[in-house]
Amino acid sequence: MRPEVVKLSGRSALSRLDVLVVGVGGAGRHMAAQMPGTRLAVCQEGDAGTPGPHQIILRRSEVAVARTSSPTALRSSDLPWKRRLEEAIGRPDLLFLFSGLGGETGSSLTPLITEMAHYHTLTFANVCLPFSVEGTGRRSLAREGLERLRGSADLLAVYANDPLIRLAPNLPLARAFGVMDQIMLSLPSEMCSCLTAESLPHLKELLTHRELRAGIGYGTGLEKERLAVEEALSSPWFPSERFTPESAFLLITQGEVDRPGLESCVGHAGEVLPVKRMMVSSRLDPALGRRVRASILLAYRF
Ligand SMILES: Nc1nc2c(ncn2[C@@H]2O[C@H](COP(=O)(O)OP(=O)(O)OP(=O)(O)O)[C@@H](O)[C@H]2O)c(=O)[nH]1
Ligand SMILES: [Mg+2]
Repeated sequence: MRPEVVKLSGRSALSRLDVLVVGVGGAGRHMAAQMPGTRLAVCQEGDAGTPGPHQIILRRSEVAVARTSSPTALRSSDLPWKRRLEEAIGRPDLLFLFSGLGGETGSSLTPLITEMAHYHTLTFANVCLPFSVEGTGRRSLAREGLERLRGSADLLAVYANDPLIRLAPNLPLARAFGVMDQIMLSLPSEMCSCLTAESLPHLKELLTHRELRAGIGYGTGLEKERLAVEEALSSPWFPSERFTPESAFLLITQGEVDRPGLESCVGHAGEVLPVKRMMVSSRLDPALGRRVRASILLAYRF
């Protein structure tokens, strides 16, 4: 059966969203710095470049408190660093968080920020999981952080680092992190340029409280729409076919206005995606020329 398609309307001046991008920990700070819009970095001292107005720098002991206290205890405690954090975050409509789980800061503060903000803001956490070679300590911190995020982030996209080794076996670690940054930033930065206030309730309804996995594909030539969707669906971040996604978000980027091409992309995704509902948005990026890009988020309950 074909999915019900929810088309998101285009961007209008009336419906501008108040978006804040927060990078947590060393990796998160690095990722967020490459996003468009208003940004904030939350880091431990020593990890944070030059202090500035858009940084919250925490002491080691403060990060330890964030890691070891229960969400209830933290919510009711009046700690000066927590107040600074709350003030800096404010009440945006949409909060993108970026973090590499496995370190102390990202694994503890990313869940804490979603726990604090989700009462008044739609929180969208984008996290990567450490390479297996980074060791069991990092893996266990990452697991702890992910578990807390599952309970507190409205939207949660998870990218394991290990599949990168299969895609590019000889990549040095520093380059691999750079590639991961680009993969993780792609969908959120596209979303920033096409989401409207009207689209938030749909995002909430279709994608919250599930785990999101992403795929991105390009197509060119006569069957570019089909090729783009198929490349996106071959992403190593989707789980095996044993798991069935519940809903999907398809973002189509074209180099030039092409309505039939758009319809064909949506039609093909509808044929191959085993979901009940699919949210669709589109945008133009002249840099693509005659190519088309399909970015797909699939929502799972594991
Ligand atoms: N995508 C990406 N991941 C990174 C990068 N640097 C590190 N990582 C990954 O992110 C995990 C967390 O590292 P950091 O961000 O340095 O940790 P942190 O949150 O700053 O935590 P502490 O330094 O322990 O306070 C690592 O285990 C790596 O898997 C990066 O530049 N990009
Ligand atoms: Mg660090």
